Amino acid sequence: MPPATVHLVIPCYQESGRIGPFLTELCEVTHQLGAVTVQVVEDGSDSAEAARMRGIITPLCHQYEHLLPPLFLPQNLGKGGAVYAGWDQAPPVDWLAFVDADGSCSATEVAHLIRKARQQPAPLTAIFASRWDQTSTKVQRQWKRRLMGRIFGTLVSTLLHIPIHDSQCGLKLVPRSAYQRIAPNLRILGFAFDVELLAALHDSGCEFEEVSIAWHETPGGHVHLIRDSIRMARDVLAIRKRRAHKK
Ligand SMILES: Nc1nc2c(ncn2[C@@H]2O[C@H](COP(=O)(O)OP(=O)(O)O)[C@@H](O)[C@H]2O)c(=O)[nH]1
Ligand SMILES: [Mg+2]
Repeated sequence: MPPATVHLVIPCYQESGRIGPFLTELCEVTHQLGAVTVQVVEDGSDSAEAARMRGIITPLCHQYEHLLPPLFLPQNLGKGGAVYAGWDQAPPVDWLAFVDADGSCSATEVAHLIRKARQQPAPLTAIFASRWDQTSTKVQRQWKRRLMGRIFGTLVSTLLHIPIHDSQCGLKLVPRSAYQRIAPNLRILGFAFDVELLAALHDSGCEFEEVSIAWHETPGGHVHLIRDSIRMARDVLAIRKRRAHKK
């Protein structure tokens, strides 16, 4: 049987300084795997940044056929908006996936999760990479981010009654059929989009599996610990409210 097909999106905002080596490695690893398409979605950075991204991606597109031309969004939508824009234009694959641009999660881990997805019997289960194994030396994060991640994970699982430890890890794979069922109801385009995605998948009957991965935090992240955590907590409350209305 041919392997299940995967479309992997890399959401990018002001990432030209970080993405080069990771994208090259990712192209190589996914080329070896086969049946994977990769696409960068540039999330409405300025025109100078768009030109820098073109300069990095165009030569790689010549080298790797499965690296699709990047998608340039006319305005900044937020991480979720960039991921969904890529997924909505994906070829008719079995799996939709995204990975953060900074290489905190290595290309090897991406390959590991794609292989895992391909081994699944039906019905397919969404795969959420996770840094929850706090004792693991495989997970290198600043203590502040580790702590905020813990608090946020507890908030999500308590308020939404969904047993998850790390809803925010930057690598996820979702069966395309499950995404298509829930896509019209997804509203959150910022950093909490994964929480809404998780809740919608769960409510639609698509199970998820949290898979522990290695994570090496890359400097230069754009997430503002306090400001974005407050916004994300507000989004979680909004998700909870909307769910309560539906039930
Ligand atoms: N900050 C930010 N990141 C975005 C946006 N759209 C897409 N992203 C991507 O979201 C991913 C995670 O961001 P990152 O800065 O690594 O987060 P951090 O490491 O948690 O601080 C990266 O691939 C970003 O390029 C956006 O509007 N703002
Ligand atoms: Mg990061």
